[in-house]
Amino acid sequence: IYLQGQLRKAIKADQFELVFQPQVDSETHVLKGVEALLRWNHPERGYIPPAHFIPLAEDAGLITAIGEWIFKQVCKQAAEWRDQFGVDITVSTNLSSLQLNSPNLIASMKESIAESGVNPESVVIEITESIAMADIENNLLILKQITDLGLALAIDDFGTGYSSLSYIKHMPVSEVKIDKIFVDGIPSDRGDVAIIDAIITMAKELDFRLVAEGIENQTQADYLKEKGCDVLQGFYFYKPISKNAVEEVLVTL
Ligand code: G
Ligand code: G
Ligand code: MN
Ligand code: NA
Repeated sequence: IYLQGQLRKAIKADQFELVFQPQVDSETHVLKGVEALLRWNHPERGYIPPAHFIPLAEDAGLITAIGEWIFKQVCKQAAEWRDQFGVDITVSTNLSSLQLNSPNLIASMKESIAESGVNPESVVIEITESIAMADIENNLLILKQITDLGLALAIDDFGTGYSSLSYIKHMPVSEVKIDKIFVDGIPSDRGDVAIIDAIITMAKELDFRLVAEGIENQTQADYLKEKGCDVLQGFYFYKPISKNAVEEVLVTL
C-alpha cells in the first residue's frame, strides 16, 4: 500500500529508468539489438525489481501510465541511436497482459511513434507465451493492430507455456525467444536440450527470428550458434547496462 502511493508519484519524480540488455549475433557476437528493462529507483529503498513493483502498478491502475512512459522512451531512444550512430539496431520492450488490454494502447503507441520519428520496425514488442495464448481471439485483434503500426512482435519465455509454434504461426509474430530455463540445461540436461533442438528446428522451418536468452557460458553460446539460433542474450555477453554503456558499444560498430 505504502509503495503504491510512492509508485503514483514515481513517473513525475523521475524515478523510473530504463536499462538495456544487449543481444548479439550468434556467429559474430556483434550487437544487434537491446532489450529495454524497467528499473525503479526508490528514494529510500533503492532499486526495486520490476517483478515486485509491476504487479503493484497493475493493482493500483498505474500500469497504463507507466507503460506509456516506457514506450515513449523506447521510441525516442531507438530514433536517437539511429540518428547519432547511424546504426539499425532493434529495441525490444515487454508488455504485460493488462497493458496489452489497455483501451488506449494503440492510440498512444501511434502517437509515440509519430512524435519520435522512430522506424517502428526496429521496435520489438515482447509478450510472453502465456499472455499470447490467454484470450486468443481478442489478443489476435490487438496483436494485428500492433503490427499494423509497423512494430515487430516477439513471443517471450517461449517453451514455458503449452502452445506450439505452428499455432503461433497464425499470429503476426516475427520473433521467438527461447526461455532461460531451457538454456540452463545446455549441455547436460537431455530433456532441455531436446526441447531446444525441437524449437530451433521448427522455428527455422516457420521463418521465425530466433533469440535465446539467459546464456551464461561459452558452451551454451557455441551450442546455440551451431544449431542455428540467430541472436543470443545473456550475462555471458552483457548484463542489462545503462544508455551510456550501450553507446560505448555503438561507437565501435
Ligand atoms: O529486468 P529483470 O530481470 O529484473 O526483469 C524481471 C521481469 O520484469 C521480466 O519478466 C521482465 O520481462 C519484466 N519487465 C522488465 N521491464 C519491464 C517493462 O518495462 N514492462 C513490463 N511489463 N515488464 C518488464
Ligand atoms: O521475462 P524476461 O525475459 O523479459 O526477463 C528478462 C530478464 O532476464 C532480465 O531482467 C534479465 O536481467 C534477465 N536475464 C537475462 N539474461 C540473463 C542471464 O544470463 N542470467 C540471469 N540470471 N538472468 C538473465
Ligand atoms: Mn523479455
Ligand atoms: Na523471457
